[in-house]
Amino acid sequence: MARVFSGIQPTGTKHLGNYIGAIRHYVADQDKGEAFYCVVDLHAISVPYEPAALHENTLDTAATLLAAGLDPARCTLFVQSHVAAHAYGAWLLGSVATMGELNRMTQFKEKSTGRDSVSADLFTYPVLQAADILLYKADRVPVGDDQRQHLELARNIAQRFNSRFGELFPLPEAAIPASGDRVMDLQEPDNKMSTTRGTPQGTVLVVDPPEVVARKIRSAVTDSGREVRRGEGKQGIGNLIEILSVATGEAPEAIEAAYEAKGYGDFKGDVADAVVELLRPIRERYLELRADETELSGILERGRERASQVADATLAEMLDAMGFRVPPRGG
Ligand code: AQP
Repeated sequence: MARVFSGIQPTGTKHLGNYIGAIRHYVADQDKGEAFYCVVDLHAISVPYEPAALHENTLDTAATLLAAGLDPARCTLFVQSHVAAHAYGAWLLGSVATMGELNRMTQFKEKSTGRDSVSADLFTYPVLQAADILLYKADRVPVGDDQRQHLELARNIAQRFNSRFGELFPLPEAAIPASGDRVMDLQEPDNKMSTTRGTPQGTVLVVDPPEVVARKIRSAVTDSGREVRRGEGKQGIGNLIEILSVATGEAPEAIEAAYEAKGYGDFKGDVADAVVELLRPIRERYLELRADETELSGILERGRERASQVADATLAEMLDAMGFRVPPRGG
């Protein structure tokens, strides 16, 4: 059976870009094979973070995924730090990853620029990401466009491991959506919507109250023209067209035609209404899940058990292939 894997950082409640670019595809991909979704809290410590908030943020992210439609009966949802094989596997794969390829990662360059101190974890982040994916022998990895380069690296690492130590890993394919792969910041439409680098007003959170969602969309930066269409110099309007297209299922061309005789005001009002309705049920379910931790903790515990079974078995195969002879537990 095909395996699906994806990871998401515990930056608390996620934004509309995460939802459109990744989370809604996690939901659809639950039925494309055995699916594993991981809240990657070990990745979160690669940049400065607040230890007191890490656990709550992890639960917020897990609750957001469930509220968006992940069904624990159809997928495994778990927390990365609960499965020790991820960190162990990353160390092993670090022996076949090279400094040269890690040096070429654009996300490392973007995230390290302007910082006084950059952690070694930020540099080796893609190796841990490769371990996340390969421990589940995943074939399909639903991600946004910003993860394309990291996925290519994971494939190269898998290929090199296979040729040096014997065929173990299938080569994972990035499943990047045809539309909505890069949702832009509403205030700075040349930059992607982002938790760490976006503007607060330009970033719609999945669980923002409806009035906040509507206000952020209505105040989105556009251009001085009047035409609702995509194109050169129209990044702001183009971004809103893509968002409306995902929210309503209408093709961008049909949206452009429908608004030919209308101005930006009407258009933004309709985008705001559509996004409010898209996110309303997710927010409601999220608030329920966060009101009582019992259900959420149970789901993550069952997720840890299933993920550990698979990851521990792959880790044992990796160790064996690499020449280690680790005595069995209690032996
Ligand atoms: N703006 C975006 N448009 C489409 N997809 C996006 N993704 C992220 N931003 C956009 C996709 O969401 C998934 C989870 O991302 P993540 O939580 O691991 O963190 P990230 O990619 O680093 O996203 P953030 O929240 O925007 O964080 P920073 O500020 O660190 O960049 C991934 O599949 C990603 O492609």
